[in-house]
Amino acid sequence: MFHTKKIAAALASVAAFSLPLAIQAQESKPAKKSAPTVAEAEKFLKDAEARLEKLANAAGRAAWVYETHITDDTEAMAAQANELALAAAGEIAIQARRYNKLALPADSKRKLKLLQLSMSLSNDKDREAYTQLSAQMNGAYGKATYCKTPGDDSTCLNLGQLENILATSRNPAELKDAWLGWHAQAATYKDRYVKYVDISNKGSREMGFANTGAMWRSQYDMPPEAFAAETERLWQQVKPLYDSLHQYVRLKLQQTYGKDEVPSEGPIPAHLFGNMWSQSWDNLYPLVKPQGPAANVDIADSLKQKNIDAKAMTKMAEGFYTSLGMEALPASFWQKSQFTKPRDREVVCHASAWDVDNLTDVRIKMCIKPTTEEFLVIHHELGHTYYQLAYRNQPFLFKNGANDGFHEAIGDTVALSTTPSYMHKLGLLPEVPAPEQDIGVLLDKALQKIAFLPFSYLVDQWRWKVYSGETKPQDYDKVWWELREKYQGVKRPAPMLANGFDAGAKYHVPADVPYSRYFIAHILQFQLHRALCREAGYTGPLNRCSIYENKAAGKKLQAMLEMGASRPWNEALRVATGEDKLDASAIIDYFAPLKVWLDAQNKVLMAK
Ligand code: X8Z
Ligand code: ZN
Repeated sequence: MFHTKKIAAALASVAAFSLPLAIQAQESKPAKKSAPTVAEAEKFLKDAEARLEKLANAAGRAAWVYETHITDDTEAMAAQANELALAAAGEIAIQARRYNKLALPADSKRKLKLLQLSMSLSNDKDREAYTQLSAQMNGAYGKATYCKTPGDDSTCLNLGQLENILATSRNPAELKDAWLGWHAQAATYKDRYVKYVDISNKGSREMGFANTGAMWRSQYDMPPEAFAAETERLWQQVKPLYDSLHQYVRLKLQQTYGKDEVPSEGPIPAHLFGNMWSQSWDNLYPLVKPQGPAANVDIADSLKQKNIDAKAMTKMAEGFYTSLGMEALPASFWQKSQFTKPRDREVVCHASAWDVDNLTDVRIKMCIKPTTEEFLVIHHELGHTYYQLAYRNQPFLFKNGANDGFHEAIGDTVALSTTPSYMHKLGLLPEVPAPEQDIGVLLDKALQKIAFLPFSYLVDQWRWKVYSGETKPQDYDKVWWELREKYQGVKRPAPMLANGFDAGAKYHVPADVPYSRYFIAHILQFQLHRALCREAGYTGPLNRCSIYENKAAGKKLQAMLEMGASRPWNEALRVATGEDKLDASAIIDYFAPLKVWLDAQNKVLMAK
């Protein structure tokens, strides 16, 4: 799978540019045995891959059963299977050090590095506690509800229902209640998270990393400090665009909710953005769309009218990929995936894509609703699936994205081609918006993509501080809100709870999925889109380009996908784009006309 099968993911994510100091120190100690040979190293790698693949597949199956049917038993079984995989991975990571100094073929050298980018928890009790806490937090998030009247089950709402309120209600009191209710429940697993962080750090330190955050930053074929600097560089490039959007949305929200709810300066209350985490604002489109006849970009009505159900929506998304020349999804995908929320049991609804046997047993797990947003998430998940299928012939350690941001970018890149004309062709939009309505279409995209940038940047700013110990448990919320105010310009709608855990109300925190990957992905997807459109011979404005049915673009993309994690990510980038570096100029170009429009609107609205 992609992100729950954490062991394999951590193992096979990407190579470090340089090995941590402790590993180098280890090498200089006198060796117990005589120096290893190249042949021994090759055999070690072969055995390690076979052993890890077997354990990863077993852990993946157990995790699938757990997340699609949460019970105490499936929780214990998932934790146990994960523990076995983690034990092997740790053992192998330590053993791998023995071969670090050998002159090996490039592939083997890379595999050796990848093996050492995971944690090693040699203490049995720690390992057991770690995998149990992990499973418990995942389940707790999946099962969580907010009950208006505590003890009365008929008043309980799950995350999906609360998200619907955030998306559709325009009643600030109702919005605030749903927002606060969801955030309050996260406090129930704060203690577990604190313990989990502690053990996780122990495991990372055993492998020579300063802490788990440092280990995460080491997965990008460059020194960890260079990665942090790279993300900051990209953020500075896109920040002016975010600022213009934030100001425009502030002024429009003031028109809806008044100046009492929406201040003229400083951060805006977080419950007003149409989304539980204010991470994507496209549900505000009806409130903020340009005046006059503005583009309609919402396909929800068509989906309902035409009875296009979850599976049919997924079929449509598959159709985009096959139009690029990619294979049809295997029959087992359709049999084994979870498309909708089962009525009779608890599940983890947060969307994910799984490669259960690391071959063709690929599945997605979603609780699909008939909305535009979810139609795009399906494309996102199938991006993971097509990546998994494309690299299935690579050796186990290379069955992964070029880096985790690449894995997150593929489906979104494809979804950038689901333009209004494409939606119209599929019968999902009654009409194609005229070119003079492009601003509306661009604004809708910016509400998804530009609004998301600071959020995706700050989640790991927070976690890096937590993992390094700079932020202590009693300051979790304080620092979380400092970051959210600083980067997103949003504030908590009410005073902080005494022992709250607001960061824990976001899936990726209790599930411990790194988040910088999404920031990278949001820059990268525009870069890939621009390159694939160029490959398709397209020369018009980027927002009107669709690579639908373009086999040349499909071939380029597929060539990159098939490489998996076998080479440093910049080489994969070069295959698809001819470019060497992450570059925010594509996202800036894409939205350039919108930036001009937003700044003009802001002037007019401010003068009112
Ligand atoms: O978690 C996801 C995917 C699964 S990898 C649905 N995303 C992030 C989120 O929901 O917060 C996609 C965009 C950001
Ligand atoms: Zn994803």
